[in-house]
Amino acid sequence: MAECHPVGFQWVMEAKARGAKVIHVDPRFTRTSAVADTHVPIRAGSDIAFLGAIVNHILSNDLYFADYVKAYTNASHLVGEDFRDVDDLDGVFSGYDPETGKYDTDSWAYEGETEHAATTGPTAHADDQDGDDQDGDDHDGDDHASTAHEGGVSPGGESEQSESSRGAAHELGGHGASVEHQQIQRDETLQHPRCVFQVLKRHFARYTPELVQQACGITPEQFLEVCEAVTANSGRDRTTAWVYSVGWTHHTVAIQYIRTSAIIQLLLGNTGRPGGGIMALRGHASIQGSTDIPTLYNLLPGYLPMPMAGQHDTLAEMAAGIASSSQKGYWANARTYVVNLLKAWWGDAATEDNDFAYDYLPRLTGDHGTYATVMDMLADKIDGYFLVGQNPAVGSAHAKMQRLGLAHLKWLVVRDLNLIESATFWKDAPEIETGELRTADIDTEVFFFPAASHVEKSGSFTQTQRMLQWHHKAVDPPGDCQSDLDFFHRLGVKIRERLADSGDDRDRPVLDLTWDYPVDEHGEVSADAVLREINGFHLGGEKAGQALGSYLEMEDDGSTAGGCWIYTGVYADEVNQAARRKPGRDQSWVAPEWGWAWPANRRILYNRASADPDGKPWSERKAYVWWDEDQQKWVGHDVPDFEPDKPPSYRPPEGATGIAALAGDDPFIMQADGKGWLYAPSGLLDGPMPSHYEPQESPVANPVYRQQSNPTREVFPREDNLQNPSGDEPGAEVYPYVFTTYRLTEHHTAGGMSRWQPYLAELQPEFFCEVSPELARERGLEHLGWATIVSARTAIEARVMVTDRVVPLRMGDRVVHQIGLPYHWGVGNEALVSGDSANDLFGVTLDPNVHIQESKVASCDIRAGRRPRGPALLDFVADYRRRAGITTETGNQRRTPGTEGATS
Ligand SMILES: Nc1nc2c(c(=O)[nH]1)N[C@H]1C(S)=C(S)[C@@H](COP(=O)(O)OP(=O)(O)OC[C@H]3O[C@@H](n4cnc5c(=O)[nH]c(N)nc54)[C@H](O)[C@@H]3O)O[C@H]1N2
Ligand SMILES: Nc1nc2c(c(=O)[nH]1)N[C@H]1C(S)=C(S)[C@@H](COP(=O)(O)OP(=O)(O)OC[C@H]3O[C@@H](n4cnc5c(=O)[nH]c(N)nc54)[C@H](O)[C@@H]3O)O[C@H]1N2
Ligand SMILES: [Mo]
Repeated sequence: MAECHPVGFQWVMEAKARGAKVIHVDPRFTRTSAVADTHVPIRAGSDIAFLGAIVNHILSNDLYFADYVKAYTNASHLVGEDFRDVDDLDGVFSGYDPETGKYDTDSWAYEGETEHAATTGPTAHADDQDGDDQDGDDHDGDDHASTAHEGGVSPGGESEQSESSRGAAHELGGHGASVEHQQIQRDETLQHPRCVFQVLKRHFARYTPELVQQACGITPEQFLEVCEAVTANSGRDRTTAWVYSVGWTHHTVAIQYIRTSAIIQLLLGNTGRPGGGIMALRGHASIQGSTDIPTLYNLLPGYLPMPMAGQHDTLAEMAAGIASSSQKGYWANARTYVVNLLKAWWGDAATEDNDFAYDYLPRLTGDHGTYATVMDMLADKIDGYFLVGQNPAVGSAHAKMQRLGLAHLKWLVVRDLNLIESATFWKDAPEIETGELRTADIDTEVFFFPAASHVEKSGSFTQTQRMLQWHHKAVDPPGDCQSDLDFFHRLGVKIRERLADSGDDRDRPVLDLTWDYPVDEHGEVSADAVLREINGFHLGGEKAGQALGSYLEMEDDGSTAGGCWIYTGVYADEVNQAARRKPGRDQSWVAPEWGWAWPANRRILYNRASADPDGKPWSERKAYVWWDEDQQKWVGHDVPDFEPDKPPSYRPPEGATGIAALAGDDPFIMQADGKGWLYAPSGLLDGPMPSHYEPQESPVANPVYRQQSNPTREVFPREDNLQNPSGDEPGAEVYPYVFTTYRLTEHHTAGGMSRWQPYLAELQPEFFCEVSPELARERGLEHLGWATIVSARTAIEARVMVTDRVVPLRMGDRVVHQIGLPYHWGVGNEALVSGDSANDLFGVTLDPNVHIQESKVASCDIRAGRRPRGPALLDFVADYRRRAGITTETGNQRRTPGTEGATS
């Protein structure tokens, strides 16, 4: 966090100055560890074992916050009789199909339930006057998901889809999936053997301090020190926060990492309370914004799912796919949000009679994430591609596959600040040197457009806390540089001019767009006007022309328009609320007048949980929102995340649905049962509880189950995506080391913004690898000398940095060495500094829920000296593969051979 989020890290340091204890869990000692109270070195890819053991510690020592757990979580809910845990089935849960590598999740449901998620999508969301709660907090810090570069949350779910689209459509994000909540059977004593509490206890029983040593390389003493700190700093008076980013998300079990920490936070009562929660640190400056108003292929603004061809042919079908009329909360109004979006895009052309131009929306036909797309490029299914602020030739896992894919395109548009490697691959990619690509044979026509940077344009950033902050243009962009807004606006104008005389139906969506933004004297669109359209306005009635104050003012009859319902309110009273900069000293400590946070300017989600079931703060010290008996409403420091006048004593009448079905002590209003989920009866594709599986490539055999890695991970057995053998497989010893990737403060991601800057390039001029003195001795590596690092895909070279910042990990009877690789360099001729890309070492293997790639951990060999050049590099890598006996089958069997029910 100190390296990558230095501005936010200030507050960690402020907290530390006031007595907070800071613990850093990371494979490497970094600038964060340097100022933390404790650094816990961990084997990359083993955090579920570590976090799971904390769960076990809490449960077996009765350290949970009992009042919170009983009232606010699903601990008492009974799980159905058909459920079987991984311990019973040799490493998989019930419902696993070894043929398809997928779960039928019916048996995970609560007693007397049938899973509902597959057909109903997002679930209950309740709230009243004050706006809604679209939880965007629980998703990953910032994932390089194949759905886009930054993963996101999305409601919606479809049943019976093709294999590749299934994960895509199943993303439920922070909402949890639907269940028929009213008939849930409970055991308030938490004693029933099938109540969630007992199921959880049994599941995590084998996650002991000894297992932590074996799986993570952490001593029992250090592990217990962490357990004691976390539990001592939780309860009525104190809270603990977990902070993560891509060290947790770039894994084939990424979602389950976050789930494990959510379980800890629920058991300790650390959710919905000040100083608690799970903080997902996001990546690029407005990447939260890019999931809210998504660059993700499967989402529309405000987490509305993209319609699927054949399943959502009408607006009614699409709306029904998001929410059923019998379910709880504000998602029941999904149709309204879609209608407002359609009105914002197609204005007068969107009418009641034509389903508000619903047919103009594109439809999905499958997985169109970046990894699926690059494989389609290689299959010559894609002609053209836009790269707008993205450098996949360096930044994406298996960067070589990306470059080879780009070479199959007919045309490529790159809009960037600099001539990045993704724009120049046709002349300087490493494959030119090896002979795999020949410039003369590449037909791709590349159009490069220089982009304006953030200081050269106005606009909003939505940051990690869902807060929109406005930035004003400081200087004009130089030369031909142009903002993306200006580019796309002008492109739209030009295309519409070209099509103006067209009578073709397929051109109507473009011609009917509202493309009438006010422009300045240079013809440039005002970003402010776009924000106002996103906020929405009244089209008819007395208020015609006025900005909407909250999404509750949205109508579903076409009399209002709004581009992203969760952002409604950011332009309330015709004021750009995101531009507010009232100093902290002039307002309360929650600082509601600094920027604007969605939804409804609420700063902490689920904050009803900051009060006890009776509506009183758990303690004075941690008071946040509470029920005011005299005023008969919820009051406090923040906008309450609850119906403002629903008393704590409220109990839903028989048969209630929607918001009315939420009891006065159901704080988790996004969940179908109003409770925090210790156990997920539906909504996830890889298990109702987290289990430790090894990474796709690991020299270590899974110490917990015979099943080696996530049995539902997405594998791509292709000649151009070969995998190292792992665990007990023959050949695993050829790639005996673990490597992990990370960032340096001095560089940004794939380097487009830093390797062209003289100051930054000079500070970190060369690609390097961090190794321990012990590994250096074992492999004859010399500090500042060269090393070659090899995987089944390729070999790269790096300068050696011998440092005790990476320590060999003692795991039972073996020692595991880890190698650290910053991933900022790439091969090309344009940047001030270049070097091999760490991403060339990776293959493509994805998590099943959100298609995120495993780019934080894999296995490799390392040896002293530079790598071979030219075609000799290919022979060198092939020789390793031969020694390891690698075929396309290697590492790509979802069910580990030798386990019960495995197929070959
Ligand atoms: N200066 C700078 N700031 C940045 C960026 C940048 O490139 N440069 N990038 C921005 C972006 S896009 C993002 S997404 C964020 C990312 O922010 P971070 O996630 O903080 O960045 P990383 O350095 O990639 O990864 C964090 C740490 O995860 C550790 N790690 C790797 N594998 C594991 C594991 O299995 N378990 C655990 N516990 N730790 C592991 C690494 O050693 C590393 O120290 O930063 C943003 N901020
Ligand atoms: N091995 C490994 N791989 C990773 C990661 C990792 O931790 N390990 N992290 C992943 C993550 S989290 C991320 S976010 C990706 C990042 O990977 P990419 O997004 O592919 O790489 P960036 O270098 O961030 O590319 C952003 C580009 O946008 C340009 N740019 C900046 N501002 C503007 C603008 O206003 N307009 C336009 N048009 N362009 C602009 C910059 O010059 C830069 O070239 O890498 C991912 N890859
Ligand atoms: Mo990121």
